[in-house]
Amino acid sequence: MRTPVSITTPIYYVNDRPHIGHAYTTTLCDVWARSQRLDGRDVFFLTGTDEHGAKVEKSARERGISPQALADENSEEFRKVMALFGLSNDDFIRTTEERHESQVKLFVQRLLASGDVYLGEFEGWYDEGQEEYVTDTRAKELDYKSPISGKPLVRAKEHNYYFRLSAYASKLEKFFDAQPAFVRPLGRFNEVRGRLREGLMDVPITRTNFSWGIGMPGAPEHVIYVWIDALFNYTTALGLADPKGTTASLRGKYWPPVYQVIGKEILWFHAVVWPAMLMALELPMPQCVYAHSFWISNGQKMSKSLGNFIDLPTIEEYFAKYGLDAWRWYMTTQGPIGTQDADFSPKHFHEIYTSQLVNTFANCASRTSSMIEKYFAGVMPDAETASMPSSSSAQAPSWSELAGTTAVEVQRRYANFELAEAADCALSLIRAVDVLINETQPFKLAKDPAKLPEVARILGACAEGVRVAAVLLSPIMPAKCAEVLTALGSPIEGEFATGGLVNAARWGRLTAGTRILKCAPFMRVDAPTA
Ligand code: ME8
Repeated sequence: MRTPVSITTPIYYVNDRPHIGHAYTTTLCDVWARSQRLDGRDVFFLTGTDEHGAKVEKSARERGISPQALADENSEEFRKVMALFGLSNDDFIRTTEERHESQVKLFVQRLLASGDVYLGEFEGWYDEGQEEYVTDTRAKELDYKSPISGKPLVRAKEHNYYFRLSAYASKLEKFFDAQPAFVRPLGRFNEVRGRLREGLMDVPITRTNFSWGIGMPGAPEHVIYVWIDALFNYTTALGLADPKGTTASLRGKYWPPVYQVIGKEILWFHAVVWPAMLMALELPMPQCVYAHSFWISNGQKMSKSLGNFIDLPTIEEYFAKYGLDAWRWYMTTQGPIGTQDADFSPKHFHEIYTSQLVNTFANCASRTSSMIEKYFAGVMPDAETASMPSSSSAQAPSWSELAGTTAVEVQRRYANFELAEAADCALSLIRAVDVLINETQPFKLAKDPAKLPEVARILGACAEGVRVAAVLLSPIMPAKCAEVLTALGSPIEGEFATGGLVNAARWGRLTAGTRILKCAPFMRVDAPTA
């Protein structure tokens, strides 16, 4: 029995409207979750909304509504977005839900009892926008300005409850040295590892300057700091504060997550504070915190003040013009998954759409299905003795070997969160089919009736190649691949759906005699004017 797996996104602030950044992280997680489900695994994919804190309280006051009303409204907006993007999350957690609040209190009580949380006084440099203290060294490095908002850091003093992060410094260093893939990409790992050497300060986990949050057990005038409250979502969704409860009995198996996917700006909380809290609670560590970089717009950081966020209405224009799966393809293959930010450009989107989806994927599916329609009345010819391009050397793999190694490689890339590489590897099968068509020219051979058996072998191989590629690409483009697979008489269902990715992609599953319909999954569209 293979172990269950899980993946998480950050939970998004309800004081902001959904935009490309939220859609991006959640789509990456969705692709991974779908790939693992297709591979026959038991998957739990978690996302949700972060609803407490001074910022929500302030936004609600400005609008003259209660923080809960604001949270309800905007959380619903995020939930709708998940549906719009075809995201397959298994749960959507809200930090204002009772199931979350009650468990956060239990976790904090446990930390109080173990001495990992204590009441103390603190004075230090505070980033008001981020609601975060920074060390004296870091404050100096930052020239006493917030790295996010650019506003001056302020000197603040508080009586608060603290988490004894300093006590975990050497444990964390040892953990990082033993687990060099704990933070990915490697550049981000090195960043955190470097900062750990500077030492760790205890972190305040409560505030007294606002009230919209979870009250500290036994001291309700203290409100649990929004970040601490939020991090717990990953465990409260699984019911882990109550190990004997129903939720934990059903979902406890999903802890720890394989990937906690986040943006680079919240790496410290996820790679240092959170692991230390898990150590204090004696819970197993996530396997990997994956911190991607940012989408930027025309070379500039997207920000509320610049108003250049690719927001939901803009994204909907892309859906209308190119379709949801083209959007998912662009997110997955061209996004800032490494340490570099990625510029979102309408022109680049259009180029990728045209070259990879229209001219490669759709053209190959369309040429193949039309020729089968034309020369074999839409019935799958025999692919058993399928031909390789004439230029292939004697050592070249057969189609079945090529499809087999491609499927194994694609599966490995998906599992390893190398999603763009998985996409490219799957698309390489389409490129191989194109080479076969271009070199053998079945449309010319078909003019000679004596050559029809050879045309049958060629087109049999083409159809099977397209089918295997569509199976492998379906986590990224679920609807379009389903369309192609249905046209090829091979939808992913029944045994195809349960036997694992490599099994579903096995060469020769598309049997002779299957009815093949013409399909053209992506159509050419006009280039953007700007
Ligand atoms: O930070 N490019 O929530 P948030 C790519 N509630 N991804 C981006 C992005 C961009 N330009 N902008 C945002 C919070 N993101 C906290 C998290 S978790 C316990 C609490 C994505 O609404 C990216 O994943 O500000 C980033 O980490 C997240 O949205 C921040 O969302």
